[in-house]
Amino acid sequence: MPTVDASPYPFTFQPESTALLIIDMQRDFVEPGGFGETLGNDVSKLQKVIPPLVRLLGAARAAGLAVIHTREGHVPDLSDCPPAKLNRGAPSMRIGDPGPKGRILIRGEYGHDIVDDLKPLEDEPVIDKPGKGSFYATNLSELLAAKGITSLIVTGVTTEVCVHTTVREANDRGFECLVVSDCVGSYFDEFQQVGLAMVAAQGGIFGWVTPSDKLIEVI
Ligand code: TIU
Repeated sequence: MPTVDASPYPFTFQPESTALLIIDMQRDFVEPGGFGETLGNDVSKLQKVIPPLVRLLGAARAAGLAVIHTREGHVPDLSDCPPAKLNRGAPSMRIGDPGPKGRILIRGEYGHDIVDDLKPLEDEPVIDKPGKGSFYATNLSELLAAKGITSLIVTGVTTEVCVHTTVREANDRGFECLVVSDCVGSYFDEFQQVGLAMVAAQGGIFGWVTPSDKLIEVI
């Protein structure tokens, strides 16, 4: 079984029961004119995730690992967007408003889709989720069970929001999660650092952390 040097100790996984999970690498988060920017963020911070994630995705596909993508967003009538989310704060545009890349965070819009460099292949599932976590109101749990997946290699954005929410819940559901440090990104440097530290602290309270070059060596 492949073993990768990781924090807090080496992570061993069985390729047949491991999936690469790519969380929310959508234009809405990583490009100007989308949801991330409406919240006041510098979206260029997330773009450095793309080159290492492209390399990791290539290695995972070549090795035949399962690959699963997620997208955060809502149906056009917003019936799956709770008022608590819709009305939160004072963004420059709200979810559902027309933006330069289509309606903000709405399924089917150009801005909601995954960036070209990480475009899913036909046979790679894309999980549409209304929340930050990947399990809430989705069929991810059933999909992982059907594929016999017990370990997750977790990537995407943002580290302390959708990645953390997903890893915490996956951990509670019994999955072993390896978070790839340069393939997850935050709008905030300090959250990136602390978000990763939180995963591996206390003997791996939520999982393991390793950089992509070490992981690619063993895939
Ligand atoms: N705002 C922020 O950091 N993240 C999100 O709203 N969603 C995800 O992390 N995907």
